[in-house]
Amino acid sequence: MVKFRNDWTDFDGSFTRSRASKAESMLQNGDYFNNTLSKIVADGLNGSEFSKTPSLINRISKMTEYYTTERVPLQGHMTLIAYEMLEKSENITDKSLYQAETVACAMELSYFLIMDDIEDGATSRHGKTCWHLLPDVKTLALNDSSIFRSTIHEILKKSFKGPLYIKLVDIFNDAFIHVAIGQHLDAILSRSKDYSLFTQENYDTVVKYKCTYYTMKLPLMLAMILADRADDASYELAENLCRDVGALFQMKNDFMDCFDLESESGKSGTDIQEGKCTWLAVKSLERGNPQQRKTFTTCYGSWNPEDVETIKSLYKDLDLKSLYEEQQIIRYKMFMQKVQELPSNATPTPQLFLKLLQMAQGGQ
Ligand code: DMA
Ligand code: MG
Ligand code: MG
Ligand code: MG
Repeated sequence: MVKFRNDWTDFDGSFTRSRASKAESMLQNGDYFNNTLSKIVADGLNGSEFSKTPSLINRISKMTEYYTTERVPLQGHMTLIAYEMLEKSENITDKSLYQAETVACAMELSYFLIMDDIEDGATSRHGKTCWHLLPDVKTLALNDSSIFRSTIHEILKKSFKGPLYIKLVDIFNDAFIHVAIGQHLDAILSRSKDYSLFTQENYDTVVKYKCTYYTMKLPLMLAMILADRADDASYELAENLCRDVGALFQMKNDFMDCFDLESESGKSGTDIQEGKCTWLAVKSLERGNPQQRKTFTTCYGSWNPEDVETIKSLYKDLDLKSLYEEQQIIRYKMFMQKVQELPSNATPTPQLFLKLLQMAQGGQ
């Protein structure tokens, strides 16, 4: 089965290898939750209100397969690896690992991707037609997305009780709030057509909300909660360190949207057409001379293929690829510097941050 790669470059970063773990061996075997994700969803829904409507159970199972099993479940694996690295050895049991896997699987039910594809006018994801464009879906995608989100809570409710359940639900909800704010800001910026708002500062704010929390902070915080090592100081540390990685992640995502072939990314790029405030758009406005800025404002946010090509040529003329590569390295070094300055007994540990970065870059 094809696995579409995640949005990461191939830095040759050194890292500290964690102890042999279940999650590591899953990765090495290319297992990627395929065997457990569907089971965890089925178990989680067994006996739930949803289960009284068999057609709905079938639909959830189809959605799970459609939106989760054909991508590398990076955040789910981060959760599992982080848990294994944070937890005391004596507490790691089959039960605790299954619980960590349950949380990791819940993470992978990214209901907001269904909505994101509607909002972005996307036509494909993971190399397939977007869910909302399937003949038996269309506007039902809205309810499907809401069902998918509730599925996350049903799964958690089945495996966790008491204060731990409350903490997990709370953190998922916090992540969803961040994504919702990010998606809102993303939409209003693109709809405004006011390019004076396409600043690095505004871009960073959108990225902080729509991407950083979900892509790295959430896996880390879930693992800290599971290992009972979450407190205000560790949250703050996670927030600080994850910011750089989130920025790297979304820059790469923006770059791929414009320059990668759909056959590589598995998605149709629509950022230029939809007038998104991307890293490329911000930098071309910063770097362009008055004539180039005029070209940008005339052609950006248009579905006319000639306008789209004009914007891509502008990005090439401004050599944004070199700038992108330079900035990725700068951000990467900033992150490494912060990690190296951490005390070795910090929570999360420096080794864990390095491991997550290395995973995020596409390694294992
Ligand atoms: C999406 O940003 C962010 C979330 C929260 C889904 P995006 O639209 O650039 O993502 P993608 O390129 O994957 O559609
Ligand atoms: Mg999108
Ligand atoms: Mg989007
Ligand atoms: Mg994108």
